[in-house]
Amino acid sequence: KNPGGVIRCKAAVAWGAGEPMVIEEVEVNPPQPSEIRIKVVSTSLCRSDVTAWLSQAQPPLFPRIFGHEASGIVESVGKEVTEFIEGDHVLTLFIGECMNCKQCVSGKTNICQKLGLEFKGVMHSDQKTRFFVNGNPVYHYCAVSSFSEYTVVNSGCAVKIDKIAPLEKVCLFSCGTAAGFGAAWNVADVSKGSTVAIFGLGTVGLSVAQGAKLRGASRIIGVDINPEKIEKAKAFGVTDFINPNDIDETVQQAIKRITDGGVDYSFECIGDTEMINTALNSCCDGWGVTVTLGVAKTNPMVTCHYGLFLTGRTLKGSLFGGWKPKSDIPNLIDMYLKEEIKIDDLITHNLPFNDINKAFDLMVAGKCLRCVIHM
Ligand code: COD
Ligand code: ZN
Repeated sequence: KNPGGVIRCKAAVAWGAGEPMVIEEVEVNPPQPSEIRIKVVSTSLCRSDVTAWLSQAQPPLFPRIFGHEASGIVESVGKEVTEFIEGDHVLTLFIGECMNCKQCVSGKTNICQKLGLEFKGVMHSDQKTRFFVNGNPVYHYCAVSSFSEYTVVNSGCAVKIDKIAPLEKVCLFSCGTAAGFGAAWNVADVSKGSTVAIFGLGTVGLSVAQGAKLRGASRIIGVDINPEKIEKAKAFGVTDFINPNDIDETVQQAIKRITDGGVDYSFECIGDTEMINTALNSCCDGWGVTVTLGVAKTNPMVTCHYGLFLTGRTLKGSLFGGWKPKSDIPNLIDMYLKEEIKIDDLITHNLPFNDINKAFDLMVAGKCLRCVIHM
């Protein structure tokens, strides 16, 4: 530990697209005035880390430190930061909340103008990195980069949480679980007795199911090509399972048939933009709502027939389940501590930091929900 100075520590550095991470000694700069430096405690692997790691997007942002679903302890704070002190327990946020911009004060959205998704691999404040390996900069991911023993984030990109909350578990609220739960809870605002279809039963899809179930949905149809997903899905509230490879009709036909014309709400949790079309077609005329949560794995363009909208459907986008992270995440943690929401069953693997590549392998192979990496 070295408050105010450079910290040398271990980080998992990805040197190229799809190349295994290498645990390197990195230098972590001190936090700038509006930033905090965090000792990462636990960090889970999310599909979007894998998507970005495999991406052939140009220009390539390597070497890079991935990871954005994390819990940790504040190690030091920049001189303008009043919200945090050393020792605070925090979750990192891949979309921050500055609390001052037009969008933050609107009360209508969780998408901050200043601290939105960071795509360029640098920090929001000065477009530079805080990590160096052998004197050369290492790119960030989503301005979080939690696959490092220490990381620096904007103070708007972390939220203080109750010290009672188990850091080795609640890191899941930092992205996938909150994103899925909120998509059902806030974005769709699922109503009692309604019908729901969820495309993709990973951590995000199962968290949608949990949210929909708590809202009293009467039927929750889960769609996944991996038959191993059924068991867990039932435990999270999925009532009907459709494997597209096992049916003689299209998925939308099957869903329309069993729900008398389509579901009230459908959710795209695969990251496949073509599936948005299927999800819209699986909704009912008149009021059907499709919510997108996925980060597109390949083609980001959405194509669908305008007639779907003419007959009253709505397509809604969402990021982080519509939660305003600073105000809403502590409440979610509270619900977890009161056992109103469950996340423990989403953790299928716990791995030491040195085994981080195993987490990537498991997710690519579809063999895990969340792998939590313990630093
Ligand atoms: N048909 C049916 N199911 C499929 C298909 C298909 N063609 N392809 C894949 N699936 C299934 C897989 O078998 C798997 O069970 C599921 O879809 C996807 O789950 P995971 O475990 O790979 O991924 P998740 O749940 O961690 O996340 C998936 C998202 C695509 C939603 C991902 O983009 C995401 O994490 N988004 C939400 C969080 C967020 O907002 N991130 C933004 C910045 S990080
Ligand atoms: Zn994520």
